[in-house]
Amino acid sequence: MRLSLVVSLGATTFEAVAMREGFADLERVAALGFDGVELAVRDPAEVEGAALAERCAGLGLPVAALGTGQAYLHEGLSLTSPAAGIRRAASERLRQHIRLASMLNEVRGAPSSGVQVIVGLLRGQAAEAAAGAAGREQAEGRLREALEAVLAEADAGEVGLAIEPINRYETDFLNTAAECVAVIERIGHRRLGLVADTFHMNIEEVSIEAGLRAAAPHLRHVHVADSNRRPPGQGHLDFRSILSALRDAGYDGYLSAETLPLPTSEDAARLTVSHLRPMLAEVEERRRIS
Ligand code: LER
Ligand code: MN
Repeated sequence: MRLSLVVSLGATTFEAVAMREGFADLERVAALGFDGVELAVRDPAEVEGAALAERCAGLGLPVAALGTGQAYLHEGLSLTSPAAGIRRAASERLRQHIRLASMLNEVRGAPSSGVQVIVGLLRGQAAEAAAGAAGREQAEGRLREALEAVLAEADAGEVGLAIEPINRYETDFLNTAAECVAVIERIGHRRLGLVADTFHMNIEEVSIEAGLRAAAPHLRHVHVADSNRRPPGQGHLDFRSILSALRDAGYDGYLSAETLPLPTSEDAARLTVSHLRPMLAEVEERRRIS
């Protein structure tokens, strides 16, 4: 498993991002000891993909994943909106994320299943369709339709699309790992997988470790933050146990820190590395000798 840090390429109101100066942060991320970076991108049309890939390659900093939630937060794009025009715009935006991910796939060290494009808040809210189970069913149908062209693009670009279970206070659609696994299995596309986020799982799962084990066959990427969304080690999650569960389940992708910039951006990054690096070494060593 390798460590990455979430960096926003532009200004954002989303709080759980340790660094938000984009291009200018990349050198800092590499210097702080991360193996890769995850980029939060509102609109890929505003990103010079070739220059970004060149910069990351020059720093030896592969791109693990692209976050897309800012397109929802700042522009209201939603893959499950009752308005067909908004769904189309969200789907088209996600295809642009896929195209950018495909360019960044060229940077050495990309995940084995390709740079992962995350479907987080961009999934929208099921209650916009209807209340309760009927709304969730309708939202799933719309999601499936909106993802069709996106998944074809992911196939062509050899990158992944990964759905993230998000806690109930942020969305009413796909809160648990089991709900996401069920949708992923019903859609059944080889480019479609799951992103686990320890912050959300701490709220929604009976057991974080059991949730990770159940999701393991589809697991493509992991967000790490502690119980209070501060850096790992600054809350009460047991990361030694979480990393062991991931290792035992055969996960060998990135652990991407999506944390509040507390106490400062740089401290959040340092605390993540100092807490997780020794644990990762320990977990790998235990695995090697067992
Ligand atoms: C995104 O990765 C996330 O975790 C959400 O809380 C917001 O999109
Ligand atoms: Mn997340």
